[in-house]
Amino acid sequence: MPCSGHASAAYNRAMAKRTEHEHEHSHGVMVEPSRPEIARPPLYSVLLLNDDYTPMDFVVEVLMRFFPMTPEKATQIMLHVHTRGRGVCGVFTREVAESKVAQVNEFSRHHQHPLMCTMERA
Ligand code: TYC
Repeated sequence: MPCSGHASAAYNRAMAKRTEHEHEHSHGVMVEPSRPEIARPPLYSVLLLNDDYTPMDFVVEVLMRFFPMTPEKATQIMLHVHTRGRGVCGVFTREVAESKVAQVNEFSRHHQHPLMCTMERA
């Protein structure tokens, strides 16, 4: 109720007409509840680059391990990279894309393969 402390009949009628999403902040002033826009985060494509040395089987294994997909899909992407030079493994937020790139490159170096994974704005 307004600051005076007791409710008039008129005030009570006005209160009864309020809709659920109208709120009051201590002085009888009506405000709409804020509904902040949540911006969609920028997305990044994670890419594999072709090279002449990494075995095809290893590339397929990498795709299945780090970008969960069927052997058929992994083979399709590997062949795309092999013939076109580069290809998209997936699209992620920046932090997830950075993590995928780091894990793939670490895994490839660990196995002494020159396979390169990188990212770019989608
Ligand atoms: N070009 C490689 C070969 O002939 C295969 C390959 C495919 C390598 C995709 C990297 O991202 C790659 N063995």
